[in-house]
Amino acid sequence: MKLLILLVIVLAIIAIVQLTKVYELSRVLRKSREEEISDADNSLNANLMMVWMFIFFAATLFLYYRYADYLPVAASAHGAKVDWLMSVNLWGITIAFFIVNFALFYVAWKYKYDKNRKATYFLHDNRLEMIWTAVPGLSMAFIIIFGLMTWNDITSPASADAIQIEVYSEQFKWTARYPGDDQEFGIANYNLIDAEASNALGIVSKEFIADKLSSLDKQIEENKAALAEAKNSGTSARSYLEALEEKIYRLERHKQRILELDEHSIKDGLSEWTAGADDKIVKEIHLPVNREIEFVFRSQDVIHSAYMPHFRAQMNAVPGQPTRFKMTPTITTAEMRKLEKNDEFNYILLCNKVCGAAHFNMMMNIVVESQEDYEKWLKEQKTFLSKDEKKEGAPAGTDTTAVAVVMEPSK
Ligand SMILES: [Cu+2]
Repeated sequence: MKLLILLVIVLAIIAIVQLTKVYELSRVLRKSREEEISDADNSLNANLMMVWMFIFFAATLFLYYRYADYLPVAASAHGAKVDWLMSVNLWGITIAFFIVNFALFYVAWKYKYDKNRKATYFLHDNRLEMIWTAVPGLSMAFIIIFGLMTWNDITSPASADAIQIEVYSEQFKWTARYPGDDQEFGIANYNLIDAEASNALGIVSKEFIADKLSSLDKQIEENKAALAEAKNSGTSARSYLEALEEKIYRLERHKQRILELDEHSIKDGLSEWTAGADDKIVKEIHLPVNREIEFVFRSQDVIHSAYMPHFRAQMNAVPGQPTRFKMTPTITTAEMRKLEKNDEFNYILLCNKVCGAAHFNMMMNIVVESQEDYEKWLKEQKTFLSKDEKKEGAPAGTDTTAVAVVMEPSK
């Protein structure tokens, strides 16, 4: 099949070359020269220019019409400003686009070749230079200053009574954390990150440090026993013994790092180390409507980008560097469902930075509801390391040293 297509293409090229040759030969017979183009040809080309201009403009307008509403109305207070900024820019670009392209096509049509016309020749014109420097310069300055003002307004610090929510990203999922009744996030440390359910965020608590240490001790003992047995049998390969020694070394180093953490905690009087106990870790974000929210973004592995299209909000999540974004949701999920005439509508948080193989799958639902519903929901969420939860979801012996992540403790 491919061969057939190739054959058709080759034959077509040969045919065109042959036809051109025939045309050129006929020109010799007609005694006309190549650079002599008839007025009819020139007119046809000029008119086709205009026809093409109309097709081009119509296609542009169609695309504007077709894709103008790719997102519903902005569901956040600052979202209206973002949309306004976008509209102003788009209007400016659109007007410039039509003026410039009309001039381009119109001049080509109006000044089609005329052997009686002579071109004007001039070297320099100050007025022209002024105009084509000042007009784009002022337009650019307006766009940049207006954009910067909007950006500064949106990214100014959150007010003190904003609800804080931590959004934690890793390949390939989101986790959210609410600070609990004390309104303070427990600090996190990568040495304490443990398998999924128990401590995915590495929250530091006295209890978890003890747990983690005993789990590490157990692993060290198991590996030491395996090593002793392997040495006694005398038949094990050297590489196997070395692998076991390496593993014990890594486990002991991990333990050492946690012990150092503990020393610091004693020095620091333990206050901030207990803040994590009542934190709530959730798989769906709930927000009360018309309240200011401050998101704190963290990442475990690579740079992700938290994107909430309906709120016109986006912020990178960077490993080792918490980032922030504040916003006030203004339309509840229920209201938006009515507006969109879609009972299944949900606000979403997406990853907007290609972060790996399952990047496309990084999504979390966001529910905007009344203050009462929000409080009710929050009350139902279990606190971090509440006794029963911890016991069921802490698979012992998970080798977390393999999770090589860099993350500073953050408040
Ligand atoms: Cu991602």
